[in-house]
Amino acid sequence: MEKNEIIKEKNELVMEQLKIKDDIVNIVKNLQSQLANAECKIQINELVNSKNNEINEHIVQFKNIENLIKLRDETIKLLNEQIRNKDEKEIIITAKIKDLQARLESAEELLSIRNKEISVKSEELRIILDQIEKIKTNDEKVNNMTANVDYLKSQLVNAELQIQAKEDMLNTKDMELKSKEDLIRIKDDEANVKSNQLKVLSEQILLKDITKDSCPKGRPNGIYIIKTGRTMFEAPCNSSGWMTIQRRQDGSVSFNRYWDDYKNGFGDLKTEFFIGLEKLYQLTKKPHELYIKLELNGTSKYALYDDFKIGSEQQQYELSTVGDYSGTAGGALEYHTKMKFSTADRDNDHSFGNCAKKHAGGWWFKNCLTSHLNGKYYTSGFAPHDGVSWLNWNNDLKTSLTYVEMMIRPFS
Ligand SMILES: [Ca+2]
Repeated sequence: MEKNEIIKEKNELVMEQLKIKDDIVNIVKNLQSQLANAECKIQINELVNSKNNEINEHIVQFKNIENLIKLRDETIKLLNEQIRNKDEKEIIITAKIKDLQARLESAEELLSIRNKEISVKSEELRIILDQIEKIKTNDEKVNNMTANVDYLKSQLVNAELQIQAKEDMLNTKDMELKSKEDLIRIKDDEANVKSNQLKVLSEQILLKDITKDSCPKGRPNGIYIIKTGRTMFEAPCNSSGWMTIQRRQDGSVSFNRYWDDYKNGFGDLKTEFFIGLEKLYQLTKKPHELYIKLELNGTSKYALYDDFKIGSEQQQYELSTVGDYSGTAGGALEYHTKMKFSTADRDNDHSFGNCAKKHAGGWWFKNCLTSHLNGKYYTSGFAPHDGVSWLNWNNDLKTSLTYVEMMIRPFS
């Protein structure tokens, strides 16, 4: 603004100057014409002088104005310079601002990136904090468990101490027991020695009782050793010298057996047994009588035969003879005289079938029987067809005796 005013002023001054110049030229022209035309040259000179003075004054004024203009120009110049300087500075500042803005933008971008990173890190941190929280919870649990474990450990220590005490007691008891056991062993040994001595003595007594091949008479009932030929065996004897060779009483022993069992004997001498056909053959080489005791539900009967003899194995242990019968049960054995012995695996009977198989035991079967004391045992006393039979008891074969004892004794 200041600059324009100055320029305007300057132009006005120039215009004024030009006008003044024109005026001066016109004045000179007028004066020259006046001088030529005038009559009085002096007057014109004087006028010219005066006018010259005026011109000189004007020139001085002009010069002053020019100086003023010059000063103004310089001022303008200075101002222009200043303005230019200002512009340059502005440009520099603008550039700087731009630069700063660019830096600001990149900084903002960086900040945004950093913010994102911070957000991510915050999330991670949150997870880690959660984990730390969990770990803390776990730590608490672990602490609780550790406390429990400590408590249990202390209990364990107590229990171990108790066990130790019990073990000590047990050891003491063991020692006592051991010494007692040692004592018992010593006593046992002594008892064994005594018992052996007793055995030897009783064997000596028994051997004295052996009357070669039969039961001793006048001795207590019991098991005695019998010697026949080269064989020795045990058999139940009673005080009257009867030797039991077969007994049925409770069905505890099965009599449904093969040839070899009947040949060698089987069962338990104290309960049910059969002495064996070979022994009977050996024993009855000498004359023997046979006593059969029979019972059914408390009723007791007997059959006595005075000449009982069994053949050899070559003769299939035949019932060679029974002799004369006497007794209360009726004679049911005579029918079997001269019959060979039969078992399920050796059919020596006169039947088309196998009597031993059909009647469940070995006997001197014919076709098939009137007696069969080795039949199947029936506690009820009643059998379909295979019981312990004695035809004459009820005149049938369905009656099954509940007690049978066959005994022999040398005939005298
Ligand atoms: Ca047959």
